[in-house]
Amino acid sequence: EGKRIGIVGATGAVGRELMELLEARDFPVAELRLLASARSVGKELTFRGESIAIKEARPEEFAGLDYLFLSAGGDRSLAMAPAAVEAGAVVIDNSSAFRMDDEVPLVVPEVNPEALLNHKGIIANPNCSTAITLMGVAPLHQRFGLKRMICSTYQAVSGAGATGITELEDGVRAWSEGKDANPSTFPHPIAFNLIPHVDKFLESGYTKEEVKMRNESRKILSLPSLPVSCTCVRVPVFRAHAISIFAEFEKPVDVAEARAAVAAFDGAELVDDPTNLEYPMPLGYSSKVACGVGRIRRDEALENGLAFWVVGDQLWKGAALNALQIAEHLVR
Ligand code: A2P
Ligand code: 11C
Repeated sequence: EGKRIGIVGATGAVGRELMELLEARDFPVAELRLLASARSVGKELTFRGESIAIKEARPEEFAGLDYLFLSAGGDRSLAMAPAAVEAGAVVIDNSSAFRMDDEVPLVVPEVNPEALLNHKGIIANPNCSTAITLMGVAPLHQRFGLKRMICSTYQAVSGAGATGITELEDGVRAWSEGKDANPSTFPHPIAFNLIPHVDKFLESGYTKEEVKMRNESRKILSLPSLPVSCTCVRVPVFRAHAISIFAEFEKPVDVAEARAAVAAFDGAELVDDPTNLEYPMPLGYSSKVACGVGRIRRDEALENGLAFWVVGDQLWKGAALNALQIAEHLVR
C-alpha cells in the first residue's frame, strides 16, 4: 500500500538525494509533498517523471502524511516536528534537535533496529560521521565488545549542505584562475586545505561535531559510558566521509576474525587488501549504499586494540539513505 510522504528541505543537498533514493529503491510512494522555505515556492522538482511544485513548509501541509522527513536544520525540526506528529505523521528527523532525547530513538537500522519499536512519533537520524563510523565499529563491537574509541574524521563538504559543495567548486575554480578563495560556508578556504573545525567550539576545546560522535555512539551502541575522543576535520572531498579509528575491546582481538565480522555485516563491505593497493576511498564510496571498511590491523598502542578505516557516502548512509532505511523498516 502506498504511503504519503513529505520532505521538508526538498531543495537541499539531502532532500534531493532522498527523492532520488525513494525512486531508485522503489519505496511505495502514493503521494510526495515537497516542502522548503518560501524562497522555493514557484520552483518544481521531478519525481518518477512527474513535476511536483514545491510548497512552503507549513503545518497545514502535514495533514494526512504517513511519513515526514525533516532535513532543513535543527531549528526547523524543533518548530515543525510536534505539529507533524500531531497531524499523525511519523517524523524522521535528520537534524541534531531530538537525537539525545530519551523519548526519541536514534537509529542506524543495521546496528540498533530494535530501538524503532518504541518510537513515539519522532525518530532521529544520526550525525553523518557517527552513522558511517558505526558501520565499521558495530560488527567489531558485536564480536569483541567495544571498550574505548579514538578517531579522526575526514569530512566531505556535502556535510555543510548545498553551499558547502559549491564552495569547494568555487575554490578550485578560483585557484585555477589564480584568484583568492572567498569562503562563507566554511571558516577558511577549503580547496587544497584541511580545516580541523566542524561545527561550533565548546568550552572543553572539542567541537559540537566531536561531542556528537561521543554521545550518539553511546546511545546507538547502548554503551552509556563509552570513552570516545575525536577530532573532526573538513577535507576537500565532495560527498563521502572517511574516519580513522583506534578502538580497544573487552576480548582479545584477532585480525582475521575482525575482517570476517565486517564482511558479514549488512551494509558494510570489507575492502582490505593492502598488497593489491585495495582500501576504501571517498571517490569509490560516493553514491554508494554500502560503507567500506579496510586497513584493519592490530593497534600497537592499545590493549586488545584494532586500528581501521571506514568510508561512506555522507549524503546517503550519513543522511538520506539511513533516513529512508528507517522508513523501510517501519513499512516492513
Ligand atoms: P530553500 O531551498 O527554500 O532555502 P542544505 O542543507 O543543502 O543547505 O538545504 C537546506 C534545506 O532547508 C533547503 O531545502 C532549504 O530550502 C530548507 N530550508 C531552509 N530554511 C527553511 C525554512 N525556514 N522552512 C523550510 N525549509 C527551509
Ligand atoms: C557536517 N556532520 O559534516 C555535519 C553535518 O548533526 O546532522 C550534519 C550535522 C548533523 O558538517
